[in-house]
Amino acid sequence: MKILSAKVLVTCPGRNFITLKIETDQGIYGLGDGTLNGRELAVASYLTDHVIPCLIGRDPFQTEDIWHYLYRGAYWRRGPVTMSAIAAVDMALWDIKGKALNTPVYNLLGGKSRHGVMVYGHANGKDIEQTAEEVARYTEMGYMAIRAQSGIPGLPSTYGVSKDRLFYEPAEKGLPPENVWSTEKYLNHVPKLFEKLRVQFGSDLHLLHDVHHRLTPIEAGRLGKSLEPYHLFWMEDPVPAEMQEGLKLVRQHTTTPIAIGEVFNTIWDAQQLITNQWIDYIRMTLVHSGGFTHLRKVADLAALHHVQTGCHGATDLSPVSMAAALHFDIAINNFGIQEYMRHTPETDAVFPHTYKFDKGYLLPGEGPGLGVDYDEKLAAKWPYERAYLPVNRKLDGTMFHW
Ligand code: KDG
Ligand code: MG
Repeated sequence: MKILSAKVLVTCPGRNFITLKIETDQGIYGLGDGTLNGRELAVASYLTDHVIPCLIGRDPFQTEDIWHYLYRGAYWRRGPVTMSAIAAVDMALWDIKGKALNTPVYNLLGGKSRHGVMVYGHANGKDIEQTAEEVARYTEMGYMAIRAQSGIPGLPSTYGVSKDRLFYEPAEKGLPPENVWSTEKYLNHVPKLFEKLRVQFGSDLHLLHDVHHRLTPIEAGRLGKSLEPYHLFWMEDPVPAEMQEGLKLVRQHTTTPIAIGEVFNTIWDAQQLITNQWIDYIRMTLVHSGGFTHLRKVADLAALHHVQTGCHGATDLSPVSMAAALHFDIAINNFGIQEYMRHTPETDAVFPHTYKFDKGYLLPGEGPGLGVDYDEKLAAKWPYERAYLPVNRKLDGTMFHW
């Protein structure tokens, strides 16, 4: 089998998605996600101008060699644009392999290790009361794990608090909106949220919280300690991720489990975190970390060091990514949990898929490949629209982490 052609598909059914479609000489095609929120067209150009010409004529079954050709073979390595482009190719090739062999991709990764993939949903509200109502709604839908975020008194907007009830979309059309931040107000507020949730929902529900890289290690230690009575499933991204040693200090101060890595791109971003056991869950995901071929190596390193996976699964990862994540999650032994933010009906219509939510689990479907398709005609109705994630400033105007 040979790769005959490949093209990048750009669509915006409510938000922008970049999809790579690779076609073979045997009429089988594969799909890969290359969406990078707020920098979508950089990946599209990287693929069209620099990667696709190098793929033509290659054997799509040679996923390992093609991966290294694109990573090791190129002088400039790593980074979110490069690794999202490589991921798109890798995902599409595994989709082709599955279709050619008439089997779901999970069977090529070791087969099913569990009957379903436990997912967590996002409950968020303008205040504690509203967040609690949302948590209740998610429990009624069958979720066993829920991430809770709430607006902070005295701040006009907060990360993770959406305008819509089911579809949280942090990117906004036009130029980047600006948020305002106060670490002190945040640290004082969050424990009150989880105190209320534990009183109302008891001990069995898995509760998660995303700090979004906004604290220093010692502040994160304080937050983790103050949340210990409410035994969170995890505290996510407590500090900015560039400096891995920062997590050592957080670890020394709290037993609240730590998850990090949705912005990581290669195993090198997580190497010290994993080998020193400074974290409990690695959040790296297929689309921003080089696809199956690379994430498998990350998961295997993690397995040696008591670290489980908790793949990123926000709405800016397309249904192709979500399907790919489910095949990965159901196959590996050290799976922890999968994030699941529902896509809008418009997005689901562009990407018809076989995965399904059932009583707190997602099931990838039994069809060949990844089990996702792409409606090119429908997608063409929604051309690219410039959109950005917000930026964030402290109360005094200082530029801060988003
Ligand atoms: O593109 C950024 C989003 O994916 C991010 O804000 C979502 O933090 C996030 C999460 O945990 O899903
Ligand atoms: Mg996050």
